[in-house]
Amino acid sequence: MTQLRALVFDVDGTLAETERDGHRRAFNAAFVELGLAWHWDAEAYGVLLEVAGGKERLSHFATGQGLPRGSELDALLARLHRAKTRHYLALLATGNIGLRPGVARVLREAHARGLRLAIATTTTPDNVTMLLDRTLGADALRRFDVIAAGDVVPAKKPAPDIYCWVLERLALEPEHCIAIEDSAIGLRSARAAGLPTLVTHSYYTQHQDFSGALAVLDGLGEPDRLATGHVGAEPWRGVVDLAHLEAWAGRTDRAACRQNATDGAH
Ligand code: XBP
Ligand code: MG
Repeated sequence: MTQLRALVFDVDGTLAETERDGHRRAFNAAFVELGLAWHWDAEAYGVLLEVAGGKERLSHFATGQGLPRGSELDALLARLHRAKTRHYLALLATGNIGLRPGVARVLREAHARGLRLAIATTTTPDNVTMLLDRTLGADALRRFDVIAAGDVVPAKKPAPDIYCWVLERLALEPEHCIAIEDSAIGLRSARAAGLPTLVTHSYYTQHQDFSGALAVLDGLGEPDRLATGHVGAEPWRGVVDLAHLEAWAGRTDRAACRQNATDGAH
């Protein structure tokens, strides 16, 4: 059996349900602050989430509203995203966005078992720091060997770049890791980098196509709130622990990162 050496966590939707009541509210607060008559309701935002990256999402929306591309729009979007991040950090600072069930337990168990921990996320690095600080405490960051966030790579999810960046810094082969993701975009990114991937779908992603996942569950579960879904094609219900993750590891194709590196594609 392949030895599991690291867990690589996505952030938004995976560590915490941050999108509907966090990022979306921050975007809307930024629109008001900059005097724009834009508003993203929960349903519209769910569609916009098909574009990974807040800056990219804003650009996609603005050009869809007919605003002409160019340096003026770029400047407006940069100001908007800075304002949005400030509002989002203020929301996180309240401590009102907690971790999803089972996340703190699995992190603790993995750390106790000597597994390495990493993060691979599209969101802005400061957002990761604030979320971890408010949910796990000031020393939480030190538990992670690698934190890959936002613009550290040119191509965002579903490109494999962010996971390749993590694997390079962990100096591990993908088959010795498991990625934990909530979305089809994140799954495609992790799989393209060759990582076996557990999907714990979230508020916006429960109906997405998770083909290629090693397991698709509604969370990591807790004894008083069992996770349900399927592992491979088998229905599964329970509490995901390290024994399960170690048993599921190793189900992966060869890494795409080396292939991309050869092609210089990332
Ligand atoms: C989800 C994203 C992020 C957030 C917004 O990231 O696509 O862009 O929606 O955050 P993850 P920013 O990979 O963790 O699921 O505005 O900072 O981009
Ligand atoms: Mg996510």
